[in-house]
Amino acid sequence: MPFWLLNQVFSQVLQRPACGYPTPIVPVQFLGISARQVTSDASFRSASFSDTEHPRVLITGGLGQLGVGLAKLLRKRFGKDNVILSDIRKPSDHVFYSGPFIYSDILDYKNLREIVVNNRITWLIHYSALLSAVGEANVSLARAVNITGLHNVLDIATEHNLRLFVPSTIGAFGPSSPRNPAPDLCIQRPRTIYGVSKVHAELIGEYYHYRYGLDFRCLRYPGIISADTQPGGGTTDYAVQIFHDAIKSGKFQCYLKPDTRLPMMYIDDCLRATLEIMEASSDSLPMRTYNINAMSFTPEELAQEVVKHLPEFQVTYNVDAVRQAIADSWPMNFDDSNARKDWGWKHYYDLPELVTVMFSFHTSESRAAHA
Ligand code: AKB
Repeated sequence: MPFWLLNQVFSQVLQRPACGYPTPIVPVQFLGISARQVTSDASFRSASFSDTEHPRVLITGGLGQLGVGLAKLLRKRFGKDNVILSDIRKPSDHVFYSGPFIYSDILDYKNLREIVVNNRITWLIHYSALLSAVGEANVSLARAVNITGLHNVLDIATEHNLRLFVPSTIGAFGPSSPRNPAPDLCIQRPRTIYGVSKVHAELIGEYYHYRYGLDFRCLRYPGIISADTQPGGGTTDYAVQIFHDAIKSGKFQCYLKPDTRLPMMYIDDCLRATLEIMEASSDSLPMRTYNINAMSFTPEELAQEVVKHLPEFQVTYNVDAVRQAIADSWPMNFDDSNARKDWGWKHYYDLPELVTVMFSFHTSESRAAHA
């Protein structure tokens, strides 16, 4: 990383981004063996655990929207102590006492390598990233976290023979991509730093797979809707916030136009897809980056479904130009037929089930708060 960029990163007043990456501490990777020093071997190298052993999992950016839920799912399957959540933020008591938690900064290469070595990690789930809207507000931080951080993770995963999952997104497409639906392989010219960094992740991950044998696996997530964790700094976040506001005040002000159609998924489907692709046999993955999809709706359609549960609910629109432009450049729908064919992906939640489950979570929470 050039010094001018280092200085820029340090001198910025950093805002708290979404996916568990608040503050870069030491953006340096230059020591240690890089993937460039690994013998060239395009043949697939299986991870260092046998089929009968449990993987030892590290989740980076673990305090973002998805990490805690994924840790819970993986701990159920592989045992509590085999799944380590990590972040540079302080966890809540609940997170801290529910299983192993460790400080890790993906921009600190040695710190990350030490964690992988000391804990005998075999799977790495790389959730640290700045999302689309917050990335546009702080491009150099997004570049450092989403690109430099990923390089650290790729090199460490390659050196230590890890199975590596990196999420991509609908944001990896742009205005010149087919929008309804976007297939796995098509033109990708995103117009956000988030999208550019995700296309880079897809390409370099696949390159490391073919060049060094890295077991790289990547899913392009749609907008993810979660009940008990909040996203931060995304464009699809309105579809999470609407439930909080509906229960609290019966009203919601939406920053996207009523007819903005985007692909979406309930968090349980997303986390299960992640576990499934991580467990899939290498032979069932002719591709290393797959679209996954569940539903596709507009704010207006979501509001109509909310009204079925809360007849007095009212939505108003106050369009945010930045997020609207981002949404308008993204696919309206995703073609995930390859994931369904190759490794048996299927979603369980469509729009009515999603709204029902979100309402039952939020109403029981608000009842408990008022008890
Ligand atoms: C965002 O809105 O930035 C994310 C995404 C679709 O990747 N939720």
